[in-house]
Amino acid sequence: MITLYDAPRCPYCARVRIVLAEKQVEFETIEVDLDDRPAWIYEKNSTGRVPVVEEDAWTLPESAVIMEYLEERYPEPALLAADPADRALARLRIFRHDAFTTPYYALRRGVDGADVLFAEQLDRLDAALEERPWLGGAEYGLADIAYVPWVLRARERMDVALDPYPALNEWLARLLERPAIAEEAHVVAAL
Ligand SMILES: N[C@@H](CCC(=O)N[C@@H](CS)C(=O)NCC(=O)O)C(=O)O
Repeated sequence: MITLYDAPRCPYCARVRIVLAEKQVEFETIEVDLDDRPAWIYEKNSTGRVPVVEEDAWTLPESAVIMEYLEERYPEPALLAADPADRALARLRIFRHDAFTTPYYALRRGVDGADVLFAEQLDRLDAALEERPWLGGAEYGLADIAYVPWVLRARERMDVALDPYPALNEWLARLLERPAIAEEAHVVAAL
């Protein structure tokens, strides 16, 4: 049985929750208080951060790595496309995710000008989704899961309106039809 060291408010943990839900993998959760992190979390992850997954005393941190691990460990349903170019696109988007989160966290801290920089990032996603239906190209998968936790939190908790980004808005509506994403929306609503 997989154990997920988790925090409901953490969007990186949300990535892992969503992948586990999509693959219908049974797991147990140990909630870590991010405001008062237990010392033992450093034994699971030297950075002290969540998420961490654990299986038979083997531990793995870093949400992007965990997502790929779960994809290999539980291949069905596939969350990376069969097409190598789309697989590469998904990985590229995940690799460049910091460009999206840097202005997101700046906005959350109230840094001057962060709203403009975050809007630029939303524009980029919107433009990508105008061309292809999903962030990984033709199919839903890990790239969408990698971004949606922040988009949900921006909309629900930071009052970022998505109306100016029609393709992004429509993408989110399609995602929310999936039980795994709808469940995460409930987690965000309860924060
Ligand atoms: N690169 C890590 C980032 C994880 C991360 O930043 N987690 C946050 C919660 S959202 C955390 O544990 N923060 C505690 C801290 O930085 O002290 C990943 O992708 O898993």
